[in-house]
Amino acid sequence: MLTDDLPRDWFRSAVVYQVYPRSFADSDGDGVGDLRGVIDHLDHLAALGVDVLWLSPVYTSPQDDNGYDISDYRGIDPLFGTLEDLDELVGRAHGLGIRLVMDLVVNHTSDEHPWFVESRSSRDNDRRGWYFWRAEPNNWGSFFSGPAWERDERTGEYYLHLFSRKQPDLVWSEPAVREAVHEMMRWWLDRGVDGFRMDVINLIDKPDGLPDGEVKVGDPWGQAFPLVATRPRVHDYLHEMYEQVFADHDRPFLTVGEMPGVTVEQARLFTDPARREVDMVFQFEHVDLDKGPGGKFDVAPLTMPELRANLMRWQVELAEVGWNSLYWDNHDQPRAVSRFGDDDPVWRERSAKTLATVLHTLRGTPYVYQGEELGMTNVPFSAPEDFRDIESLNYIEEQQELGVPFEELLPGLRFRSRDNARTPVQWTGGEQAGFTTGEPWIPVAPNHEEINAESQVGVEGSVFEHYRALIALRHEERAVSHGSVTPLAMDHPDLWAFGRQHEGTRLLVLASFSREPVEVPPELLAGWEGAEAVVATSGDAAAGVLSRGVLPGWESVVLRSSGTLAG
Ligand code: TEU
Repeated sequence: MLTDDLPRDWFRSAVVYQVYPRSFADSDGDGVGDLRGVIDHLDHLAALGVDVLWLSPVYTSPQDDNGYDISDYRGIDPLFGTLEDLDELVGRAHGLGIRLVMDLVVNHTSDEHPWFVESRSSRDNDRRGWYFWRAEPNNWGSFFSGPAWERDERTGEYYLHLFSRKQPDLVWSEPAVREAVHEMMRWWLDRGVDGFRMDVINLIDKPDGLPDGEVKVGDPWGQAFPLVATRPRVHDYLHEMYEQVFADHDRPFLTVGEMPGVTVEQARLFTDPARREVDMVFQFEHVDLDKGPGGKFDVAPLTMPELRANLMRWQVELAEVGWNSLYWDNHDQPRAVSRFGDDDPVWRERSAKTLATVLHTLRGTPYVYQGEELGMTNVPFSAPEDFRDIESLNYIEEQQELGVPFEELLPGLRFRSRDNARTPVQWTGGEQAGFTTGEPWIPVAPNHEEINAESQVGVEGSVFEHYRALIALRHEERAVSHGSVTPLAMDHPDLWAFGRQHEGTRLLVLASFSREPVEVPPELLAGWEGAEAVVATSGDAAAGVLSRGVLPGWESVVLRSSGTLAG
C-alpha cells in the first residue's frame, strides 16, 4: 500500500524498474507488448520488491522511434491499449505499493502531432514558431544518421530534427510551448501518475542562431551535439517546470532527467535539492567509455578499473550535494551482463549477480531494466533483417551507401544495437518465451530456454532472487540508502571494493570482476573477522572471504559490522 506521508527525498531508498512496453508482455496475441500485459505481470515487480515502475512511452504515436515520437500526449496508442487500461495500471500498481513514472518526451514531438501539423501548414500559422523553420539549413547531422534538417514541400522551408525526420524539435524559448508542456504534465499528475523520466531533457535549449557544427573526418555532417547539450537555459526551464508543475503537488513524486553528455559538475547543479530542478539525472559517461573514435558503433575495449574510476568519481562528487541515478542498461543500451559482465554460460549468472551487487549497494537510486533481473543477454543478430531499430537501420543503410559491407558492420551492431535490449522479456522456456501467443514483432532470443523468469522466481540462488535480496537490503539498511561511500583498493585490477557507513553501521562491498579467484588485500579485511555476510552471490563467496580472504571468480559479498571497527 502507498503512503503519501513521505519526505521529499523518499526516492533515496527506492528502486525503479523500467518497462519497455512493446517488449514486456503481449496480452492480445498481436505480437506487441501492451498495457494489459504489464497489468498481468505486476506480480513480478511486486515479487522483486521495486518501489517505482518507469513506463517507456505508451502515448499515441506513429511508432517511428517506438513511441519516442508522440502525436498525442494525452492519448494511449491503440497498440498498447486505452486510457482506461493506463488508469487501471496506475491503480493496481498503487495497490501493490508501486508508484508509476511516465516518460516525458518533449524535446520533440512526432511530425504527426497536431502542433506540428499546424506549424507546417503555412509560414504565418500561430504555431509556426513552435518548431525551428529555416530557409537554409545549417550543417548539423541527425543523431539517427543523415542531415538534421528536412525540407517541407508546403512552404519550401526546412525544419530541425535532431533525431528522426519524424521527430521535429520544439522551440523551448517559446513560452507557449513551455506552458502547453506544463499543463500536460499536471494533467497526468492529476490522473495519479507519480512523476516523469524526461527524455533528452538537456537538449531542449538550442543556441541562438543555430551556428554550424564542427566537421569531423569521416562524417559529412557538422556536429550538433556539442552545441545543443546542456546549455545554460536548461536550468531555467527545469526550475520553471518545477515551480509550475511540482511545487504545489501534494503527493510524493520523482523526476529524472535523461542527459547525454552531462558532466558531474553540471549534474550537481541539476540535482541540488535547493535549486529545485530535478531529483536525479541519467548521466552517460560510464556507457560511453567503450565508444571508439568512429562513434557509437565503433567498439573500444574497456577495463573494469576504467569503469570503476568513472562511477566512483560520480559517487564522490555527488556525495555532499545532489543525487545519483544508477543504471547498467536500459532500452537504448546493450545488455549489462554481455557488456560489463561475462555472458559465457559458465560465468553468466555469477557475473550478472555481481554487477547487481555493485550497482545496488552504491549511493543513488538504482534502475533495473526489464530482463536484467533475469540475467538476459545480448542477441546473436546475423543479418540486416534481424534489426528493427531506426537507429540501427539508418546506420546500416548509410554505411552500405558508402560501400561498407554489412559483415564489417555486424560486430558493432551485435555489441551495441539498441535491439539487444528490445527482444521480448523471457518469461518461460516455452514457445515465444511466454511473451506472446502470436508472432513477436522482434524474435525472442534463442537462450530463453535457459534464461527465463519461470525458472528463477522463488528459486534460491537465481539472479532474480539475488536482485530481490539486494532491493530488500536497500529498504532495510540505511547504510545502503543513506550512508557515505568510501572507494577502496582503487588500483586493484579485478576487485571492485568500497565501504558504506551510516551512524554505527558499516558495510564492506567486495566484488570480483575476473574468472580467477581474487585474493582480497588483507588490510581491507582487518577488523571484519566477526562480520556478517548480509548478501552474497553464493555461500562459497561468503565463506571464502570470511575464512580465507579469497573471493571466487565473478562473485561478490556485502559484509556488515556494527560498532567501531578498523579497516
Ligand atoms: O535517447 C537519447 C539518446 O541520447 C541516446 O540514447 C539515443 O537513443 C541513441 O542511442 C544515441 O546513439 C532517448 C530515448 O531513450 C531513445 O529511445 C530515443 O530514441 C531518443 O531519446 C529520442 O527520443
